[in-house]
Amino acid sequence: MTEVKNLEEMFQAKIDAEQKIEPKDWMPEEYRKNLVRQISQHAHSEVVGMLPEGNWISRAPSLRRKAILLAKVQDEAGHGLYLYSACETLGTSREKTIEDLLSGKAKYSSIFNYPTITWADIGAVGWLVDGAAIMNQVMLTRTSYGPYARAMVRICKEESFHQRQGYEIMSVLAKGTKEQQQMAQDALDRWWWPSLMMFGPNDAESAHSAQSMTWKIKRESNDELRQKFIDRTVQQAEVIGLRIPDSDLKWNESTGHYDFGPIDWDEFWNVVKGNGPCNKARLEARNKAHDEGAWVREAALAYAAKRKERVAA
Ligand code: BYC
Repeated sequence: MTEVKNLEEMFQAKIDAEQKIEPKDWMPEEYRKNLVRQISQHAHSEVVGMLPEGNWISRAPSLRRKAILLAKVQDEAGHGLYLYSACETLGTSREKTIEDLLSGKAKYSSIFNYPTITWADIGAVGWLVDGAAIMNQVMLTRTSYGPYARAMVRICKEESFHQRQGYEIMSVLAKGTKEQQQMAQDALDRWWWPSLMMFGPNDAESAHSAQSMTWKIKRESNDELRQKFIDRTVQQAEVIGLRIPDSDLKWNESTGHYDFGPIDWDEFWNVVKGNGPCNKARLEARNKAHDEGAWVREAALAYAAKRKERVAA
């Protein structure tokens, strides 16, 4: 017992001294579990996040737009792979992690259960969803677990390109015809509140935050990051002449931040529990892709086994 206590004290001292925890280091079982939970949810979000945007690859309005969107969606697949690998360094099996997604047991970000109805939605996803993702992920480049922190450095670089491409789509539409302007405003109206929900429940309701902050897995709270995102995005909307759909939104001179209206947490939890507009379709699409990819997995395993035989001979 005393030995574990000493190990825990040494572990916390290392974190307090801003040293990274690496896969072979001793760590409390709860630290490992919490990381597996967060990193696997994050990986699943990247993978499911390809679906709403993939929906528009064949319908992008020009060859240039199509090439950019294709590259972005491929980046998300890469992020999923880095994160599944980071998760494996904690002793999990990739097969089991993916099985939990396919069976509906695992969580992924609520935002990907909303539909992308028009081309402007692709702009709104890049601008708002990737924008919210970077706001949260920049802090994760300094997370205490080495493999997660290193994966996040590259992911953040790519996410900032994604955010810029989304904002550029929105600014072109906002400068376009009346119909294009309306399309951009409509997309902002539909994606604004779900984007704020991406940061997770209010701090008082956040089950994991306190412990995750002590272990420096998280470095800023859900509410702090949400506020930073709002402050930054309101100004970006103003520049391109779009209106944030919140009648309570108001600059507060004394706090130096925007005040904003209430978030519909019932909607959030309903989506998290599987009842959002697209939860069912997303899981069906992932299961279909997994089934159709069975031959690729079989071929890769057969190739690896043959190679091993040849090396051994
Ligand atoms: N959706 O105690 P809390 C992307 C859950 S992908 C669903 O505050 P935590 C991109 C939470 O899991 C962006 N569930 O949790 C990809 C917990 O449930 P469990 C994804 C949510 O972990 C493609 C419960 O609520 N980013 O960038 O301290 C295209 C209580 O919450 C959500 C990441 O995953 C949600 N929005 O804080 C474009 C970043 N929020 O596990 C873009 C990594 C909360 O107890 N993750 N829940 O059953 C994190 O930073 C943290 O996990 C969160 C939540 C800030 C999200």
